[in-house]
Amino acid sequence: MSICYIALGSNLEDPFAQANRAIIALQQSPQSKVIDVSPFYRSKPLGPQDQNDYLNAVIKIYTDLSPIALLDELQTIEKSQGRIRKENRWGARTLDLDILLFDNLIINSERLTIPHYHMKHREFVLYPLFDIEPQLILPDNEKLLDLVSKCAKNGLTKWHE
Ligand code: ROI
Repeated sequence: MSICYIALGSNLEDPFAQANRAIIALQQSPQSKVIDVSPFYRSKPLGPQDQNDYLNAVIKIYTDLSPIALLDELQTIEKSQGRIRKENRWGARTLDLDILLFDNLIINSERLTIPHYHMKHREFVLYPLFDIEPQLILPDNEKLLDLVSKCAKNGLTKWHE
């Protein structure tokens, strides 16, 4: 059994509904168990500004899947919710599910970078992660508290629906 943290992001087609649907899909996964879900946040888009604000959250799961098998499962959920993976790397999306941390593993493969690249500088990842795991220490021994303390909120607020 591994502990994993997943970042959720959505800024298209009713983000609140997208987020809830994705959490239900994860809860129905036979090899994983949802342990905690952070509050939902509203964040300013990183990247082009001519897109909607994002709903962001972090989900903690226990899983018996390998990192790659979990990635496959997350991408299946993304696809089932209308995600089209194309070259719009910085553009709007219906649903993004990214593995942030997987136990204390460090993985740099073609498909997976864990810890998730840039997570240390993204307010919409650090603050919700801190809500559910304030004592967390990253695989490189950095304290989440220190990262949050250094990270501007950049207009991050709670999502009101
Ligand atoms: N910006 C915000 N605020 N939240 C995201 O989840 C997010 N995801 C992305 C890009 C397009 C980089 N910008 C984002 O993939």
